[in-house]
Amino acid sequence: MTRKLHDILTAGVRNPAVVMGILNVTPDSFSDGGKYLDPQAAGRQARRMIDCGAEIIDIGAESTRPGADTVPPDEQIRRLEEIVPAVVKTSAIVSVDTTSAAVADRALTWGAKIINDVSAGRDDPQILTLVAQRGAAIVLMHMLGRPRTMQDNPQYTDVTAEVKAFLAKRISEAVAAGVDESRIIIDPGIGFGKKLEHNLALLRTVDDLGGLGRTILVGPSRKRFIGELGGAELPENRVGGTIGACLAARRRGATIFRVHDVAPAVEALKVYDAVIASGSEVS
Ligand code: HH2
Repeated sequence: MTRKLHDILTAGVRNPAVVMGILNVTPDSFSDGGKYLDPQAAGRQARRMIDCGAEIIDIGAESTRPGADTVPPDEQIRRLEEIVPAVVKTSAIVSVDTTSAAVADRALTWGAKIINDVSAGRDDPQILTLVAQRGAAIVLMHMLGRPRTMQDNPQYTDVTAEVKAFLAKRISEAVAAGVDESRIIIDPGIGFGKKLEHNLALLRTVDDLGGLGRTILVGPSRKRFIGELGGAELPENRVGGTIGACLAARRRGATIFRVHDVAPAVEALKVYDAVIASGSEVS
């Protein structure tokens, strides 16, 4: 079952969790770089994720891993131009992971419904106006620093308060640019300028961000802090830890879960939601 984006964004946290499957059409993403550069392979992976229950497919053509180089808009468009229209034809909602207004413009023209901007509209402020004009949705994510240097000893006094203040400001900017508030999704940016303790604090306090009144997305999938906790060196061996992080965030009110391993995430969230829902039925 795939719900409409409007229903997902207005349903609130009591409705079933939403899984966003990750599709990186890049040569250098930290865990799946190079696997889906070929549009045929990318299409097969999108189909597999949708069959496993992903309601949103997030397609990215630029890695944001620590140390990554930026990819010019033309090259992002070249990597996306076959796969985005192909996934738009499926039942899934298409999101495009970019900080460039030129790339976002093309993606929305092809039929994408969400722009996932890890810079929260700071890299290319035109992206906010564009999203507003097209009536699209946008993910505004917190990041401290830039991908190239963001993991060089990030420091916070109160990470939750600082991320919340940042997101509140970015929401105001987006609304000032004309973005419909109900179409704004916020994300604490797990792993983006964060040490282990910061990631844990943010997952534990997702409900504080709930005070901003927006749908909350989290993206802990296969990230380094999971390796630090669970010991798995290879990102693809961090599935169990990813699920643990998703359930912790679900407990605190997250709605959308951006993951590489869709099937286990969908199953875990379904069981988790069923357990919670059963509490209101059993006397
Ligand atoms: N994480 C990554 C990329 N985009 N977008 C949002 N909203 N939230 C995230 O946590 C997030 C994101 C990094 O993961 P991945 O796409 O797997 O790797 P890479 O950036 O190397 O392509």
